[in-house]
Amino acid sequence: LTEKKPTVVFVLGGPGSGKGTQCANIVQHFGFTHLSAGDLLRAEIKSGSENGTMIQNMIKEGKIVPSEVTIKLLQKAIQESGNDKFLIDGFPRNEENRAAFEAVTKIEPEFVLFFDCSEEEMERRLLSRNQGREDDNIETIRKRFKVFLESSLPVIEYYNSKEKVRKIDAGKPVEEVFEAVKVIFTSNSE
Ligand code: UP5
Ligand code: MG
Repeated sequence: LTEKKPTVVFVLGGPGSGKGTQCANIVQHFGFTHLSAGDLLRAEIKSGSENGTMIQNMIKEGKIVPSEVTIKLLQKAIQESGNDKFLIDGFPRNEENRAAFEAVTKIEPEFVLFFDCSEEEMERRLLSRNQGREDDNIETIRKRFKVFLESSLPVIEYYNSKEKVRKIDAGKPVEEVFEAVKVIFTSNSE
């Protein structure tokens, strides 16, 4: 059976860089389905699944949940969506995530959107978000920054070496960031 592989764009960037905000805009303009790995994991906690407590503890510590758990949730969401174009937001977060996703799904991203933002600005955004996220406290935020630098930036470097990274200055206001995002999606989608 030869089923056409879905189109995937990885949306990466530090905690609070604006991945979720911009993905919502991209969905409206370009017909992608938005899959936030973090949102899928938080839904898994809420559903009372057997992995819920483990996931909750890892998110509280800013640690990266085992690949198999996250990949299973992503695969299920892809299958259930009925779409063939996906923004995968906040994944892959380390080299192991990346390699496992590629091995299991055989999907390579079309490109990688990288929201580049200073820690100072990201911290300000996260501390004023007020959506009750258990990881939006200064202790966990510091841990998330550390994991991003040590584990997630190397993934972006990997894709940069393959010329797949589209870097965006994410420190600007939402509308300005989206203008830059639009240029990238317009020139990559034909
Ligand atoms: N905001 C957005 N853009 C702005 C702008 N341009 N100017 C001013 N304000 C802006 O934005 C954050 C806040 O900033 C919002 O209040 C927004 O209005 C404002 P948002 O769009 O939510 O940023 P985002 O990058 O999505 O931030 P988020 O906190 O979701 O990023 P994280 O990468 O930290 O969180 P995620 O949900 O992806 O992961 C959480 C945890 O889950 C991880 O730490 C990890 O423990 C776990 N996880 C895994 O283990 N594996 C995975 O694959 C994924 C997650
Ligand atoms: Mg998010």
